[in-house]
Amino acid sequence: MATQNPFIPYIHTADETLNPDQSALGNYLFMNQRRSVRDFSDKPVPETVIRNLILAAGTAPSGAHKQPWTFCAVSNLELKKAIRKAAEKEEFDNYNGRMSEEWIRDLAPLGTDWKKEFLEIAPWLIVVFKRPFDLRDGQKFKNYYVSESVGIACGFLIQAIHEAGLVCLTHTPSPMNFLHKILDRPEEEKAFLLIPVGYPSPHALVPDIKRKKLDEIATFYR
Ligand code: IYR
Repeated sequence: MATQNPFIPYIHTADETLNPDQSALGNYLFMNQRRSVRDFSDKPVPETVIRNLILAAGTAPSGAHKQPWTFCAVSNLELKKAIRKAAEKEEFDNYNGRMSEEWIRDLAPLGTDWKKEFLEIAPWLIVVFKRPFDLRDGQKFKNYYVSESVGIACGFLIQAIHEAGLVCLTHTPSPMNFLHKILDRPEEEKAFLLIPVGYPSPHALVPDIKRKKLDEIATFYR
């Protein structure tokens, strides 16, 4: 193999004691209990937990291993309030004319509206930024498959949040360039997802939605 970098032996952590049959089924059953939650408790979550969740997200594969992501973890109440205010301003316009009638109809079963109190109540907001390029010493370095990479990292993050017994919401206020301003991010970053993280409120309700069956999402070519 043509490479300038040293290679090291792959450590296969899933040894013979792990049974793929059982693990795959167990993981599916566990992940099938994950729900997007909008009713958060204000119960604090230690920063150490958030740090480890972000470390897990950062293990995602990325184009040319460029790791084109930045995770901003916000627990500061003033910043959370500013984010809520700006998000609600955009969402008010979205729900009052910017979204199509079809879109509003599609959202009706989820019971969403322009009010986003969870942005203040959840103990942490993880704002994920993508980095289409890196800037070092005024020079631009291109990143590859940026949305794919950051999307996968967010998937890892959401799984880690569920594994930790916490809940989250993949929130996409639109447009979300206000996050760039409020968090004073460098010019090369673009807001990608806003993920409130915390414990569910004891009274949290979630919509009674169903997941597609396997034969609706997969085709096997044997
Ligand atoms: N961004 C809006 C609307 C919204 C859009 C989709 I697609 C959703 O799955 C949920 C909501 C909001 O956050 O309310």
